[in-house]
Amino acid sequence: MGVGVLLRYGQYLPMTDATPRLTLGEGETPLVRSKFLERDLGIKELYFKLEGCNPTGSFKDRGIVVAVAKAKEAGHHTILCASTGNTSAAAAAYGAAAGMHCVVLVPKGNVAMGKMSQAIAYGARIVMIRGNFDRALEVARGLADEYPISLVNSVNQHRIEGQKTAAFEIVDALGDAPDHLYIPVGNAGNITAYWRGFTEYRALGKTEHAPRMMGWEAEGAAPIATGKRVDSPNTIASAIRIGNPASWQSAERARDESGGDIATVSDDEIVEAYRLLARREGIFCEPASAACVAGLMKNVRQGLDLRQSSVVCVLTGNGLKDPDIVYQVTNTPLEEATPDLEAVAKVLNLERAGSAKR
Ligand code: AN7
Repeated sequence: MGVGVLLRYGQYLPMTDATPRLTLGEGETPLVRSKFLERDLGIKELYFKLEGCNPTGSFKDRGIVVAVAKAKEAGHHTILCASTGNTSAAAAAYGAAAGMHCVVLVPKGNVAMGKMSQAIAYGARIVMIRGNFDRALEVARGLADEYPISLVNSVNQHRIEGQKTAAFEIVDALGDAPDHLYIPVGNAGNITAYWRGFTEYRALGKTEHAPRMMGWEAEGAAPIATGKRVDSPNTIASAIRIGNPASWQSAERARDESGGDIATVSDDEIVEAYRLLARREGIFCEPASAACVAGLMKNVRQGLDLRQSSVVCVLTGNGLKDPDIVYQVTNTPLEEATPDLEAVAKVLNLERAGSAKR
């Protein structure tokens, strides 16, 4: 347990004897059976892959650990990324663990507080870009071309290699691939990675089939679903506020080769799924992650019959990443009382059970 993806799946990764065996204990995340939605939506089997349980709270750790180990092996001293937040948190952590400098470019004002706190805590050099993620990524790519810095965005194929291990884990846990995989799509690296993982395992005979890849973009940031680059992407799910995804074509290939779909959900649908996951399943993920569950709910409402199907939803990031959103989307009053039993009982409208009998 907790050996990390380089040791656990090293035989399927681009490792050499010289690759440092870096780990913070990433991977082996829980695959949890649904308690509510499975029955409510009439699905044969529904599971959630809890990628928020990774060391920095998102799936990015799986890919970053490989990218950073390879950068270290190549003799680089500095890693660089552009990020909507989770990549920067992971890069900062693994950079620190590897004894490397880490530079992150983030869209100013559009990164969730938890993610910013992580980059600061792990000691990354942070540059706020006055522009969106897509612009920040263009700059990062340019810098990596001209300076001796290792780019660890998912344009780095080592990232995709590491992230495919999540597909391996799902097959290893279920004994077969699910029929459908629901996954949020931003820069489209993760859907690309899962498809690579499932098809590699299929080629090895570890699963007979591969799932339909069901990718979900937010309505205001839906370049792949609409077939058109979005110049000013916008959504409550800041992690996937991306208008020109780097892995656009490989995401389309994953969709087409698997007989899947890449479609959109609205911010209202994302928030509905986000609240429901927390309140009915006991799972607190970030809004971007909830987008794929919103997509599942939408598909079933529109008539998709999953009564004979197994489904896995990839919950990509931990809800604690974006605490501000909770206050934005719920208006739970925070009640107060003096510290005595009667006062608290009164606030709670408690009545003593059978007070006459006792
Ligand atoms: C929680 O951190 O792009 O389609 O810079 O943080 O592989 O981009 C994050 C993306 C889904 C989308 N869920 O994955 C970044 C970044 C969460 C995310 C996605 C992201 P990709």
